[in-house]
Amino acid sequence: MTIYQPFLDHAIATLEKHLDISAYPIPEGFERKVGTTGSKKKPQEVITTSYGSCSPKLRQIRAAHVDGGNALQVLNFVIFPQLEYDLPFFGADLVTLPGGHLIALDMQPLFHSEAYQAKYTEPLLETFQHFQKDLPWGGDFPEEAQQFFSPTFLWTRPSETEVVETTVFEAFKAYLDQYIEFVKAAQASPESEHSEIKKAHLAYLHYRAEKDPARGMLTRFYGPEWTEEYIHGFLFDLERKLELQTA
Ligand code: DBV
Repeated sequence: MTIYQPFLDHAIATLEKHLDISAYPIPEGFERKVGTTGSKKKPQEVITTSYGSCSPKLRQIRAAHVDGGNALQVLNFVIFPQLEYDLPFFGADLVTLPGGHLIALDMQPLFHSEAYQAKYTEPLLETFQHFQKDLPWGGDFPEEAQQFFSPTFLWTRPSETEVVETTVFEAFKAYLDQYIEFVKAAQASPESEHSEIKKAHLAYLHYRAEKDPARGMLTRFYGPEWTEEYIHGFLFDLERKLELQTA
């Protein structure tokens, strides 16, 4: 069992319980990928597995789960809503490296207006404040990334694995529960807002695909071709999907 498997299992089970979930295709060669890292003397297998699903209001629910032994564990879990809805992204980047844990958890906003915050930030504020007490701000954070986060962004670097297994897991569950509430309540936005929503999705995707902090790591394990295709063809695939629609 890996540190983040319970997070993924919980997320899938909870989404299936509350939403009308169906499969999302994972391109061939990306469901499971095995590579090796470490030294010649002490090789370490690194297995990356992918999960994908969708629902009528959620375009893509996807996870990349990296298992490279005790010192390398990652769960990157993101939900991309359909473009007709103003729903935020659910974004979790849960990373364990030899130096410690790095946790990013947020409902990443499409817009920063007061009305948007009232709708999608305020309901989560109390939960955020509750967890922030035990999960203090993680420090150094890329400035250009700030625009993609909400005031309820949990960004923390716990030194104890137990904190990840308890408090971080509780926070993850609470954020997901609130997200599901948002999804249930969501109504399609008026047609006139769709182009702004699409623009916000593309800006977010460009940023994430371009700045993917895992690119270096994945390239080392699996090579540049596999990695670029994984990033653009699965992890952040909206542009490809839009191209298909207009082709
Ligand atoms: N991050 C991803 C994907 C990953 C992944 C798809 C498949 O977007 C893993 C794996 N994130 C990952 C790894 C590291 C980070 C770090 C392996 C460590 C990189 C390293 O130290 O070598 C949030 N993740 C980070 C960092 C940030 C984020 C700010 C620190 C690195 C940095 O300073 O750039 N990821 C970043 C972000 C979100 C996110 C903006 C939104 C929730 O998911």
